[in-house]
Amino acid sequence: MGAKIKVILGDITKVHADAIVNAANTSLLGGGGVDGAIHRHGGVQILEDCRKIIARQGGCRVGEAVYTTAGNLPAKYVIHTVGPFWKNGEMQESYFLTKCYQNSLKLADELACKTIAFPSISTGIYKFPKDLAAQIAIKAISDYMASNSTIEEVILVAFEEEDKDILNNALTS
Ligand code: AR6
Repeated sequence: MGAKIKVILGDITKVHADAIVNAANTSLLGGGGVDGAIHRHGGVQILEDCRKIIARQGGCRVGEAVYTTAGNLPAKYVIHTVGPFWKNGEMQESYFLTKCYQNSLKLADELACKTIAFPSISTGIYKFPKDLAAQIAIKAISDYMASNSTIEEVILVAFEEEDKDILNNALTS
C-alpha cells in the first residue's frame, strides 16, 4: 500500500532495482529497442534462461510476463512482458497494456522484489500513443499497489526528455 512511483530519465540497463522490466516480443529471443539493450548489456545468461522458458511454454503471450536472471545487469531479475502492437485501438490494446503492468507487478511480488523499474512498454517499435500509454501505466500501477503488494518503489524509466514530461504529466493529473 502507498508505494512510491518515481519517473527518471535514463537507460534501464543501468538502473539498480530488484527487477527491471523488458518490453519483449512473443518469441522471447530478443529484438531491438530496450529488448536489444537488455540482452546486449545483460549477456548470454538472459537468452539462456529465455530458451528454457521457450522450451517449457513456447514463449510469452501478449500481456503476460515471465522472468529470467538479469545476468550482468545491476538488477536481480529481468521480467519480460510483451506489449500489444498499436492497431488504431481496435485490438484491445489498452486492455493488454494494462495486463503487462499488472502481470509484471504480480511476478515482482512473487519474487519478493521491493523495487521494480519499467520502460514505457509498447511506445517504441510497437507504436502505442505515448500519452495514452502513460495514463494506462500510471492507472495500472496505482490500482495494483492499492491491493496487497509489498513493492515499495516503482521506477518509470523515460528514455527521452519528452517521455519524462509525458510520464510526469500522467502522474500528476
Ligand atoms: N532504457 C529505457 N527505455 C528504453 C531503452 C533503454 N535502454 N531503449 C529504448 N527505450 P521499444 P516496444 C524506450 O521499441 O514498443 C523490440 O524489438 C523507447 O524509447 O523498446 O514495446 C522487441 O523485441 C520506448 O519509449 O519496445 C519487440 O519486438 C520504450 O523503451 C518490440 O521491440 C519501448 O520501446 C517491442 O516494442
